[in-house]
Amino acid sequence: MSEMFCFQCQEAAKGTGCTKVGVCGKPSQTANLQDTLIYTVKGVSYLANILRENGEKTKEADDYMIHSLFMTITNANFDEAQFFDKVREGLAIRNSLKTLLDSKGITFNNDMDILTWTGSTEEELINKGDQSEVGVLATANEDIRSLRELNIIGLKGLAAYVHHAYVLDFENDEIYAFMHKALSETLNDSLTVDQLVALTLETGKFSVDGMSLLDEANTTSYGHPELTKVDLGVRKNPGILISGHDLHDMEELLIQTEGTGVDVYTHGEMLPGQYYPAFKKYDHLAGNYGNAWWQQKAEFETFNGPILFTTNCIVPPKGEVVKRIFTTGTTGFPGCTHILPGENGKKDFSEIIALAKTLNSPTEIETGEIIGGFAHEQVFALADKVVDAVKSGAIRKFFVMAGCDGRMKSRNYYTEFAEKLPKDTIILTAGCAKYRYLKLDLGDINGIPRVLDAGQCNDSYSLALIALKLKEIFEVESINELPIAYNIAWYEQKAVTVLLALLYLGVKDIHLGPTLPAFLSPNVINVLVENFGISPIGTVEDDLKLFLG
Ligand code: SF4
Ligand code: SF3
Repeated sequence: MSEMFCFQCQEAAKGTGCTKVGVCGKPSQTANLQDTLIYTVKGVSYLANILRENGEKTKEADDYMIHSLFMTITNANFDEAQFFDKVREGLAIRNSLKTLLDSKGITFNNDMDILTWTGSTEEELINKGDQSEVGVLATANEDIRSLRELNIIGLKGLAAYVHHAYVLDFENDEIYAFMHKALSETLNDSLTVDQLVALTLETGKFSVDGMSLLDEANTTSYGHPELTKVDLGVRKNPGILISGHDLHDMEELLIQTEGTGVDVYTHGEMLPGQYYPAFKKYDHLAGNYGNAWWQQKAEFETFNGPILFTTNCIVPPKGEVVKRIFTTGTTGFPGCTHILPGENGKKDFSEIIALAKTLNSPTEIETGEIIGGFAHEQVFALADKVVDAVKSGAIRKFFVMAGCDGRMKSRNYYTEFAEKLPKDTIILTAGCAKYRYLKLDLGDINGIPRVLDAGQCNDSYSLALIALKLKEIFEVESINELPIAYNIAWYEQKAVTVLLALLYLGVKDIHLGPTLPAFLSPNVINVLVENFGISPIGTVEDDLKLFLG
């Protein structure tokens, strides 16, 4: 079996790709299994796309595609057993789709390996992910590979967004149709670089639609996020820490823990859950514990209680804490209990609650509070104040600093950048990137906090809506004429989806860091530079000069 190859995240080894083991901790054979799964999804989507071209569809293929793509996001799932099951499930769906097409007299090229390969033993399924067979490197041309993977990575993030909407009963069939088509196109050897660039922009368009759908799902279900002060200290009760991005899981956990004497704390990307009116009514939602995902090892130790992962980012745990970690949804880790929905569709978290009662309450690691909840409606409510401050010159410029956080030292850039920004500037943030500066005391401008947190990376759509609103208010032709600069930090695939969405919306001159994606070939980077003005970050001093003139 060949070595793995994965270059989907910002921490790809040596800036080119992980080949022995993931920097994220993903073992080589899990990486190959994920490649096998992506290949299986492509086969299902290829047939689902043909079926749709003939006016029919199956829910099974849609659900399978969304769940499988989401499982392969960085730090979501390390559980080989789940990947074996998912590949086998996909092969069965593929075969039933073939039978369905045959029964309808719809012809297709049944000789393709993607439609004929079989495998069921663990060894066969791992070996199928060999780089010379179906892995990323199986596409020899560097530029075609780069664009295919850029699309697949964007689709993974989009799958995450629509999965979150789906669990809240919000769906958009046009997005599913596009995703099947786009996955099929990554198999099409006749597509040129230009055609693949066009497909990338289409992925951007559907990324906007996916984020809009999720925004509608979240705000319809839980209300519009509002200005909120979140406690950073701890209480005396035992606690459960909930991490990830799934608000539906958060709701179920809050309902089931009510009146049990167990408090709930958010970690990492679940912090913005506290900004929703629907969750504020729970007195036992005690606060936020800790920081961004990569600090979880130390923070889970001092938390003392159980931890529930609803999505990425999991740092592979070791030792005692494994027994305190529970996974659900698309996440998984060997040795951690995985909670599936019951027949009624509900998840039973009683095992986590019972465990919490036997464990110590959290050890305090910080005190104080942070302010957030500046999603679009809350910012629109402040619009008059904001517009006055811009007109009077009190606000010189906005900096969109959304995205991800990560372990690399080079990310100190973002803390330093935030600290050195002049006092007449405002940071608009979303995603776990915020932990690099949310706790700094950067003050306010006429009562408007200098860091406005819209929420999770999933809520980056709010930042686009805010820009569009300002465009309308200031009556400019293009959002690029507004005093807004984009200094985005990325790590995993959802940030790529956000980036493609911004490009589709016409945002130019985005700075992307701390490094440019390993999956972009030099020629593809050139296309992005020439058409969109994308550039890597420089030093804090140089970038401040560049942005502020
Ligand atoms: Fe490496 Fe990132 Fe892939 Fe993990 S997800 S194997 S760190 S490129
Ligand atoms: Fe963070 Fe993983 Fe991307 Fe949701 S939790 S932003 S990295």
